[in-house]
Amino acid sequence: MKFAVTADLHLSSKEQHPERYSSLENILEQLLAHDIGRLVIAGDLFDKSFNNYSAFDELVSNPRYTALQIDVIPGNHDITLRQSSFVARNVTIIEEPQLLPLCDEIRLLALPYMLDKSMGEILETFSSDLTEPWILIGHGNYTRGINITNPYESEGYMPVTSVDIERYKPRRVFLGHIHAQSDTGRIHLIGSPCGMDITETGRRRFLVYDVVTDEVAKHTVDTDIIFMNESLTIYPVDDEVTFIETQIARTIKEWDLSDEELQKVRLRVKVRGVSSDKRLVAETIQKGFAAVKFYKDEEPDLTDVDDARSGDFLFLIESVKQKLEALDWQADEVNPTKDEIFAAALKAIYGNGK
Ligand SMILES: [Mn+2]
Repeated sequence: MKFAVTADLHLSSKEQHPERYSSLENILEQLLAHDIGRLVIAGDLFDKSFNNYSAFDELVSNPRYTALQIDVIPGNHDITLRQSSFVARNVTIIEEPQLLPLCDEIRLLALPYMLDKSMGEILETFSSDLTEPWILIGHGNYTRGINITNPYESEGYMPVTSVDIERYKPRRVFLGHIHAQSDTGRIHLIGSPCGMDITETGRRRFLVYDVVTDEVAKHTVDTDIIFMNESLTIYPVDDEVTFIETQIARTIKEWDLSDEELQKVRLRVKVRGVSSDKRLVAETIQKGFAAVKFYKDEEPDLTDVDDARSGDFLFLIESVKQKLEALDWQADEVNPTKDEIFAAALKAIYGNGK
């Protein structure tokens, strides 16, 4: 027995964000193709700015999908969702924390988002029922171990902690809320199935869980748009054009996208460092990424590129670069990335090269 899980679609009006509806439709189509009968949506199906659910209702009422069971767990954006708001018969709104049977004694604890509550508090109230194996699906942060923040949400509540996990021992945990996707041990941050904005980059996914084998499979969502947000570094090497072209080629290779997917890319490029010819760098980037569209037709951002004054500091730069590469360094919200450190070093070196 398998079910699919997604989260954070943030549906708003279809006119404003048709790509979000397309993502959902693509998931439903993939469920039909894989003969999977159930989809659990782990919160924030709708954006908080939006309270007309007709387009969703209409989509899931399509005769193609009426055999699919859709369980919606409200998140912090759609905390007020009620069963009575939907006409579609295949939609169930999980208004309260609930243990749902899956198969062979395995149960699913679905936790809608609750203001000023932690998941641990709710788990406590269910503790006598949480006999293994059981699966947790909720909407909130996982704290300790995974440290990813969601820039789309300035505030993140209803955490589940590694201590809760140790205590109640769910077999798997699927969480909505953090739009980034991550799988660490039994903790799965599902991720949004469609990039909300330029910060949510790359291919998106939904998950399929096999209740019998305990396997979690990742399925790529065929989205209308694939956001990419890249940064390049420049400094006055002999041939800045080739230097940038090499970085562009590597970047596109790392995307590992098909030609069809490349058409969907909306790209933002930020350049850091020091250049002896900014205009040439900008043109090289435009040419190098000619196969894709820039996000909102933005130009590459070279505002952080300083002008190279006289002085040959390449030996110094190479030495900084090697030292940085050898450094065991973890970037996070507080600590900059190695690229950012390197850019700061370039500024320091060239800023003094009068
Ligand atoms: Mn949320």
